[in-house]
Amino acid sequence: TSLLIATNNPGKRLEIQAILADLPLKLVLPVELGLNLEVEETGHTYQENAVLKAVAFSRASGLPSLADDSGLEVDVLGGEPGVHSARYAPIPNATDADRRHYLLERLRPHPVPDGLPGWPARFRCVVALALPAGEIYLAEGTCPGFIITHERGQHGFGYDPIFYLPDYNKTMAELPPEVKNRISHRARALQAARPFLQRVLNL
Ligand code: ITT
Repeated sequence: TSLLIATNNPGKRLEIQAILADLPLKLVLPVELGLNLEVEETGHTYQENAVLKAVAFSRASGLPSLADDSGLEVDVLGGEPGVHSARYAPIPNATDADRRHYLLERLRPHPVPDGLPGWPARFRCVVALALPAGEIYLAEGTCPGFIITHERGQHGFGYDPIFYLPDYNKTMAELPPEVKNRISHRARALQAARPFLQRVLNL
């Protein structure tokens, strides 16, 4: 059975491949099909955007397709950047580093709550599986932590260097990938997706 990993984000791609590596699945990347698809994320929720991406890739490829819509929610910012996490910094061609700096600028006026190591936050991930016949399956996972002002670690991507996990005394970017891939929002969403992946893909 083939499953298309319906994302253009290389960080997500590597993690999804690692997390699903034990399933008897041929994981296919868009580039292997010569597929260059930019789906406009017009939805207002992670669910809507994950479905938009999964359906677009499944239509274009004729393969079952798994999309990931994810983001970082910071409590003191009312859940921002949230579903806008990938496009948060108002700079053309912003990099992950630009987005981290922009987030820290937004946080600067807010004091860190007493006794906490940083600003409370969580990563959220929604995965959508779309089948060529049209069925859609969804699963979600979250991972709580704190935003800190000093970047630590070289692994991962996106906001990982400023996302601190007290249980490990490490940022997400300091965790070895095999640990991130056990505890992350993406790992949890894909764990929750396993039953339907196994069932509908006949694994
Ligand atoms: P695709 O839509 O092609 O999958 P994208 O990067 O545009 O790629 P999203 O719209 O879902 O994906 O945006 C998610 C953003 O949230 C991502 O660019 C990061 O900035 C952040 N993010 C998601 N998961 C993360 C993780 O595990 N670690 C750090 N940052 C993460």
